[in-house]
Amino acid sequence: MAYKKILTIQDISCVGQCSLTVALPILSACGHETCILPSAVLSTHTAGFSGFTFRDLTDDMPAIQAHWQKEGIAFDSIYTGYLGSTKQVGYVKNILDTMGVEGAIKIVDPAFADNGKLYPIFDAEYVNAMKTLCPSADILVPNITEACFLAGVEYKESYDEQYIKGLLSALEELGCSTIVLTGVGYESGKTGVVVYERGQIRYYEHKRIARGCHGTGDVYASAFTGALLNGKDIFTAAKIAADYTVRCIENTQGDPDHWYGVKFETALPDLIKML
Ligand code: PXL
Repeated sequence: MAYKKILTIQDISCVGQCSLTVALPILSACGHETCILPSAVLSTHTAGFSGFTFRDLTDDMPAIQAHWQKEGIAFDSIYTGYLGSTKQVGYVKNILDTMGVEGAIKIVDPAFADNGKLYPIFDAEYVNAMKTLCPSADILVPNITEACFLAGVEYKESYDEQYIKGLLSALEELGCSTIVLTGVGYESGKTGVVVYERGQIRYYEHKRIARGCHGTGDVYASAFTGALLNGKDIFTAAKIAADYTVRCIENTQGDPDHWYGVKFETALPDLIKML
């Protein structure tokens, strides 16, 4: 297995199984050194808990980056997720552009919306800022809602292949030509992932488990990144991440107390086997 040094930039939700508390263990299980840059610290994630605390770490970022530069630290890959503010997106763009080794793989999960809606702290200004990250990414990993907000395409609950093709080419115009689009289902009971590479489209369909689970976007993007950096090609990594995410959801079914996340830990041995 390859041993890569990955930087992942996303929030710490202290409780809730998302962002860094998911990315760190998954990337570690995939065998990589995982460095973190927390974008914010929250008591819980923002989907379903009320009264969460939110400490924005935007202003700490330039000094952290400057220290790393002074130490000569660079990363084989940089993977970004949920960020803390519109201003922070500019800092993160600079990190993507300057902190990778030659040939570093940069993966951007926009992580700002789902089911047709923005997450609570985000607005149109944040979406516009996120568009500026696209040219700095080698691979974009949005869900359909995020893709629609970024590309300025109307969000639809049901759609056909033509709609998805149009969405992907509108998104490509923002400056990233490799897109892994998650949550694409053309018939009931099915969902899947579309991998778009410079106009070429491949689709991996798998079963859709009725219960929607929070945090699965982060589980997916982390497993995708881990598999890709282990030398899998983009389509294989996309498939592995999908199979792992389905397993995580299955392992969470039947436990109504666990509404806030998926038991991704229980499926880590399966992920390791798939690598
Ligand atoms: O899983 C995405 C995510 C990450 N971090 C925080 C969130 C969410 C989704 O709601 O609230 C804080």
